[in-house]
Amino acid sequence: MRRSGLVALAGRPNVGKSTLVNRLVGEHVAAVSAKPQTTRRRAIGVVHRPGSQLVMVDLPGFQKPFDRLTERMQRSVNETLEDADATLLVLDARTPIGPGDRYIAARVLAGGAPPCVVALNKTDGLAADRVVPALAAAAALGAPHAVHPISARTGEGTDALMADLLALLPEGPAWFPEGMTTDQPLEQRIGELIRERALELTRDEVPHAVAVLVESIEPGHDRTVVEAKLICETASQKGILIGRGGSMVKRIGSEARPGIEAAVGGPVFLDLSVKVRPRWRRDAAELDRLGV
Ligand SMILES: Nc1nc2c(ncn2[C@@H]2O[C@H](COP(=O)(O)OP(=O)(O)OP(=O)(O)O)[C@@H](O)[C@H]2O)c(=O)[nH]1
Ligand SMILES: [Mg+2]
Repeated sequence: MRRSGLVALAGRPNVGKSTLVNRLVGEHVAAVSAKPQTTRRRAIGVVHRPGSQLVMVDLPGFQKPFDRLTERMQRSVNETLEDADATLLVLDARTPIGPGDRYIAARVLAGGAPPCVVALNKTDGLAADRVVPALAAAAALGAPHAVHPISARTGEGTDALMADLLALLPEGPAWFPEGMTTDQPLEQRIGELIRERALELTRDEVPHAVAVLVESIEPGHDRTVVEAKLICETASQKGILIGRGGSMVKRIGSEARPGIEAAVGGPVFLDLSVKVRPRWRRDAAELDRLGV
């Protein structure tokens, strides 16, 4: 019997949703960083297993919208939750369950909602006397189909989680061809790889003010030339992103390049520059341009 279906990820920002998608897909398809609000738009990660195909929809963390950007992020979450065959609620075992988790749980565990599996993430290195009460608290959030202690970082517990999710999928044909792991066009994957490095290497307000625009991808005879811009909102952010003598933008580029070369399938020359677009997060036309 063939099974296929859509599993939507829900959870507070920073609990490890995108890390889990990458782990289950077995490839880097979603940006991950230590900063909350890393994921800005819905992206698909396809998990191929013998006889079944699980389409994971990585979503921005659930939050109260506070500007146009977060409003759009939240809208994509709501739309996806309505279409899913199952939801995967991700919790962080290292922080107590809070109002944010309860708010999301009320939504995904409501009567009539698709079945919900809970993943209690980041259990790596945690003593059992911290994991056990966290599991009980997770189960008490509602009536989830199952609760799994896992580590998206090490992969511990993810096979059992996967088996549970696959069993919830309806019978049906594969949606994506074998070998296809994401629906994101190459520009978007490259943009996310660059943004991920920029988020990890900067702090304070800079990570939230950064967007990436991939302007061109030109295949050459010995390497592909990628032209991209780091977009920020103020001149001082621009200074930080460029760094002393261009050191920061150079570092972002060189750390992003291996991932870009893997996505492109060959050597890449990355032409990366920094540009100011004041208030892009509040500007609908700018968000359209950036594909958010
Ligand atoms: N120790 C540990 N850290 C993890 C684990 N999973 C994720 N992390 C870390 O948690 C941070 C957030 O991970 P993300 O995958 O970006 O989290 P997210 O839920 O997608 O966050 P948003 O996109 O902002 O909503 C990163 O620094 C990850 O390396 C885990 O199993 N164990
Ligand atoms: Mg994410």
